[in-house]
Amino acid sequence: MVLSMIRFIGLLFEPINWVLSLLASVLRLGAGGAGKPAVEPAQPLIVYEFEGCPYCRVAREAISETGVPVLMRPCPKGGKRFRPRVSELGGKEQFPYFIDPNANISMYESTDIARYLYKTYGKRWSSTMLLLGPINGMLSQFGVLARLIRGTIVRRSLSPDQPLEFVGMERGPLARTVKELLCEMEIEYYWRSRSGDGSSAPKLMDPNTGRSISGAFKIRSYLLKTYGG
Ligand SMILES: N[C@@H](CCC(=O)N[C@@H](CS)C(=O)NCC(=O)O)C(=O)O
Repeated sequence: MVLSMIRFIGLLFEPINWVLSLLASVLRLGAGGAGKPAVEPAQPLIVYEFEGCPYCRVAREAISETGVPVLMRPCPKGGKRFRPRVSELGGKEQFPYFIDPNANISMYESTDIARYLYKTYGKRWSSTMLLLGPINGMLSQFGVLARLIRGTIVRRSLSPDQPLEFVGMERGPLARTVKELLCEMEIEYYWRSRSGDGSSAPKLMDPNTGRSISGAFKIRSYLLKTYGG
């Protein structure tokens, strides 16, 4: 009864959540669409990051626009699953932290990561947002403000044995609500902005249960039901 009430109240707030997520995409001037890489990496790239970080967003937009597959290791504040690994690997707890196992390269700076991705895997050498320099950083801060603190602070969860798979582009307002939850729950997932059939609609595949789910709201309910702590 209490759970149904909470779910019902959550549903009432859902339109506000979606409008604020749309606002975040508008404030980023629509950056972070879905792409197809010019070069397919042999092994997936790895990114340690969190959704509520404006610098991480710059890196995620490049991942989304180039369309490269990436293993996302969410590091929300207070997270214990992946966060501590970053200082072990790179020497400091700073996000985003990026690894390309194909080239034996790792780096911290968001704009360096974005430039590297366009140059190595993209069909173009940069994005308009990157060319805006400091204005890019400022707009990214606004994008984060629009989402309040979603995708920033850890919440209790169970850890799946195998990483999940998620399709959805960075600028997608609905896809963002899923990535924020995956982040808060510290759930590791392979992320691709566009699937093989060209669709960029939010879709989750869970190899642990064999489930494949479309639609942001359904995916979030599934994640909370299956891995909520
Ligand atoms: N110059 C760096 C700045 C990165 C940065 O300051 N990231 C913040 C998060 S938004 C951070 O790592 N803070 C430490 C923490 O979250 O523990 C970049 O552009 O990537």
